[in-house]
Amino acid sequence: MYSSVSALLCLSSAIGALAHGNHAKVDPWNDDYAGTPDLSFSGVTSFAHLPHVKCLDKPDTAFDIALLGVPFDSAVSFRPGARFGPYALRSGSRRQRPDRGYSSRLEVNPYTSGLYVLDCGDVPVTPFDPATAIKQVKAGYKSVLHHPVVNEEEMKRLHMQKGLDGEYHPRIIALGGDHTIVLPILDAVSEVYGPVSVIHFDAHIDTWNPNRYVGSVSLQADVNHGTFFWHAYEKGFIKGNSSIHAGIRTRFAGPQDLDDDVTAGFDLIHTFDIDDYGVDWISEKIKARIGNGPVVISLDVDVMDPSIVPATGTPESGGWTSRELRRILHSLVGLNVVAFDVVELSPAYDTQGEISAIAAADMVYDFLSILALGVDQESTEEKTYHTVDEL
Ligand SMILES: [Mn+2]
Repeated sequence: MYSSVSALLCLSSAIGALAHGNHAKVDPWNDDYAGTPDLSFSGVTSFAHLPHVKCLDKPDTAFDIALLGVPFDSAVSFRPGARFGPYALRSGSRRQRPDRGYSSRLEVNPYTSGLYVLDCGDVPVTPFDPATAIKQVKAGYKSVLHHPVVNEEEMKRLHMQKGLDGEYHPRIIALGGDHTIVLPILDAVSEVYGPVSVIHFDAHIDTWNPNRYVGSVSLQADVNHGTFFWHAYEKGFIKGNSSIHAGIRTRFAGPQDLDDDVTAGFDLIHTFDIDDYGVDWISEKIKARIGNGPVVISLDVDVMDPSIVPATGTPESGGWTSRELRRILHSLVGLNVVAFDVVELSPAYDTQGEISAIAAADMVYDFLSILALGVDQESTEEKTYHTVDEL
């Protein structure tokens, strides 16, 4: 059967070749519409219609910023589904296009500003074995982090930090996936830059000590989306006493959870602080905490209110609006950010209008803008910030 089908295909292509030789090429599309760019609703869905290469299969591919999907959700405590987060983020980004990417607020188009941005596809992790999947995330992320960059001069002009090896490494924006993926990501990032600070937007602290976390019944179960920052602290991936949460509002087993959080190196901004002190206070508190060192911005979409972002695994009432959060993100321009992630987007709980996915994809645009605007040179020098008490 196979051989007769192949023979038929050969014959048909031979006839095609003959026909091609005898007739002028018919190409009415290119006669009239050659070079028409894709519209927001047409084309194969990469993030923001960016070029797409499956970077893991092409280790020589160069870029300055990679979008990398990590479709892992095998370590969640409530609703699963964040494995579809990378798909949803790409779908939610369809109205973003490189040729219409200029921000009037930040005065930059991060898609055309000089850093080459590529959609690197996904790390195809196993859904059946979380321990192996976490190893796969580390391997995939680390591989992409060691791809060559395109524009070293631009990275230098923007005062972007080199790795401890003296080389420039691309910046990766990870598209999760549940929050557990940040453990192998911090593992790979800290190998390049040393221990990093973290700005963590979330309704939950995610530093829970697995010894007191419900459901932690084995070594493998100890590593989940509520405990990964505790493991990152224990393994030395994050710098002591230099990270901060923003948007916290969940319930705790008791004060011991908050003591553990301080032990893990975190300060905390409560969701309600935004009403008492405002966006500028939050921004100053974050910047004072982080200073000029290499920092990872980790954004769990549940930091936003479920009325704004219903599509998440552990929703909590009383969250920030997308407008409030984006103002805070804009205020972080100039920090020495070496990696970003957006996690816990679970599109099965989204509206038909994709409101969560659109909000989350817009935050990826803000991340790109932070990178495109570079590191504030002042922030790489010793700088005195106001303490919280002075504000
Ligand atoms: Mn989280």
